[in-house]
Amino acid sequence: MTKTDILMPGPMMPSVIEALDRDFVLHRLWEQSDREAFLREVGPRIRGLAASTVAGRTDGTLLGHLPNLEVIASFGVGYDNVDVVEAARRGIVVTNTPDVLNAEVADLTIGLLIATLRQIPQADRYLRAGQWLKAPFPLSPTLRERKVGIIGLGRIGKAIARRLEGFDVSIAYHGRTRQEGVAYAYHPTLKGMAEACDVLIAITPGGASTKHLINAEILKALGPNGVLINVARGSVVDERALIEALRSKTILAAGLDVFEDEPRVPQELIDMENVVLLPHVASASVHTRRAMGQLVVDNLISWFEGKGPLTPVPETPWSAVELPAAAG
Ligand code: A2R
Repeated sequence: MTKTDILMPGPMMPSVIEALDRDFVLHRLWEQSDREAFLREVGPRIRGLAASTVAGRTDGTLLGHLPNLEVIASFGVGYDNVDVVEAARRGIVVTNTPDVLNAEVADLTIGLLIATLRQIPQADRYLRAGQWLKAPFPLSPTLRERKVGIIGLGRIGKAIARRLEGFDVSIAYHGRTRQEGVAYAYHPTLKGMAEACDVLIAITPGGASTKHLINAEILKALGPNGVLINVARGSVVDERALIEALRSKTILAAGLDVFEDEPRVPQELIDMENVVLLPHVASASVHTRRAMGQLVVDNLISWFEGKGPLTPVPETPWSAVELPAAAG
């Protein structure tokens, strides 16, 4: 039996490449010197695509070269690297890798929150610089008696909230809809939650609907004792407004795992002492990245065995195809 052709635009983990090499004919776009010529030749044969943020956006330009593409398996729970509207218009199913990273991202979020408040990286730098020999490290802010507002109480947001319960802090959330059966305080407006809380944790999807959700007005509402933790997407925060708020002490501090133009981080943030900066590592453990990679592979295998996608994104045509059957 002939194997199905799969395109990988940018390099993914060796375990994913090995698994796809076993079951499919895997085409490595990033290794091609003449990308256009390669796509012209191989493009019409491609039926599946394994996407990651490394190679940039999977958009109409790339899809235009792939007239027989059926499925895009994207690495990561966020899929703002894929133009899902354009994919849906072309009848292409898109899958992501939800759930398998919830605990890892939630753990890192708690770590980043405490690191930011208790200034753990700053204290480490202080010791290494020999400063402790001269004087004790200055007293830090605290998590004690804080009110934490979670922006996006989804799968990961709930895992963060469950962990926070162990820290004796008050927990609130904001999203577009109030959730049934959730005991945390709901704030229909983000500004209202920012005014009521002194920690904001962003864990929404990226993309147009959440772009600059956290802007100068929200940061002002959060106030001078306020701390922002962003483990969502860089686009969710107006980075210029955040830099200004940190510089002018409009807010106290920030812990950031994501940035607007990764991997470039504004020098102003790098030079600041009241921020903890991470290179987008929330899900980046060997264990969890392996599970995410396996889900990319499993989605492609399931699709080409005729069993449908395992984890289609909500915008994908698959749900629409399923609806009439479900109704019947
Ligand atoms: O708005 P709702 O009620 O649908 O709640 C969702 C919330 N959300 C928003 N909140 C405020 N304004 C918006 N424009 C907005 N859009 C979505 O984000 C929901 O509570 C949450 C997303 O939850 P899940 O879909 O379960 O995503 P998961 O697996 O927790 O991952 C969240 C994101 C990824 O998309 C990556 O960007 C990042 O975490 O790693």
